Amino acid sequence: MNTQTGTVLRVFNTLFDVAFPDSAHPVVCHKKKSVKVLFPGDRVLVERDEHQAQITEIIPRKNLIPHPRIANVDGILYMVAAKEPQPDGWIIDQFLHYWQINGVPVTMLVNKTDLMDESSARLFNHYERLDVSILYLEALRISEKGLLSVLERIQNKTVMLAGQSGVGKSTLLRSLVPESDALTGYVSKKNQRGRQTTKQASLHYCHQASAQVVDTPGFSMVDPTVFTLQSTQQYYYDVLQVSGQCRFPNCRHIHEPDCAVKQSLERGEIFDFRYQNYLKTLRLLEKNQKW
Ligand SMILES: Nc1nc2c(ncn2[C@@H]2O[C@H](COP(=O)(O)OP(=O)(O)OP(=O)(O)O)[C@@H](O)[C@H]2O)c(=O)[nH]1
Ligand SMILES: [Mg+2]
Ligand SMILES: [Zn+2]
Repeated sequence: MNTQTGTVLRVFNTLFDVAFPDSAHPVVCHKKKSVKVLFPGDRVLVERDEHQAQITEIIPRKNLIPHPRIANVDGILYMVAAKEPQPDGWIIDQFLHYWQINGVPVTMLVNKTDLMDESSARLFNHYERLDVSILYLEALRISEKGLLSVLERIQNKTVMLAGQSGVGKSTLLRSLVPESDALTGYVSKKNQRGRQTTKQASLHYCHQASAQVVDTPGFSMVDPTVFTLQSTQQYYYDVLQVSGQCRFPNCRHIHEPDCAVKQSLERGEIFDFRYQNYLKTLRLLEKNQKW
């Protein structure tokens, strides 16, 4: 019996696919009763012989992303589509706000550039001006340059591919990890929603970048109960830039007189959709009694 360190790729109820540096294929492992719940990305100690492999210990985690639960994540590739599904500033803001709270750096991957129209281009341009890091690509017919820009970004990291269903996460994964068996689906023309082709988070090793990539099932909602007044003020920094100049120190920038934020908005110095999303977030906080 020898002990080795491995990484959990996939979880199947009581069984775990674990990758080891010395084997080309993952090994199916059990776990000791004393070992708590495991997630993809977990680094584990495994006792192995020719008959069985048993996880005996979890190596302390660097972090645990709450939804979907992935351990030891260095960065998030947040994929959105130029169309099908239509990009939505409110959904984008909720995702970026959510991950800002988790403190994990995000790169926005704008996929399906072949379907880009003016209104989508304008929306992404707004995020560029807010200093969100963005890469544009066409995952379905990816160019060498497009692939290289993603590989460069994920070099030596564990990254999670996340975003709404149907944006093209698994399609990109197949270029990053050609031997992966990721299923890809279609987006219904009628409601522009994907069908959630990927059902479970799974980790894949990308040899070209010595990176680990987690493909996740699409989701379009984050848990809004994690938002706080402080996180909202940090995330909507562009809206609140001039808030120090409002007449009232506790101004909420809604209907108060001499509000510098509203004046700035009227002069067109703040994006209207960002101001609206800030207000919507305040309403969420109110509903969740966080404010
Ligand atoms: N036009 C166009 N279609 C694309 C592109 N990339 C992916 N698609 C299509 O988008 C559809 C959904 O792709 P998937 O890769 O399954 O999407 P996903 O994000 O993994 O979806 P879930 O697993 O449901 O979360 C498929 O029909 C792809 O062929 C692209 O660059 N351009
Ligand atoms: Mg998928
Ligand atoms: Zn104000």
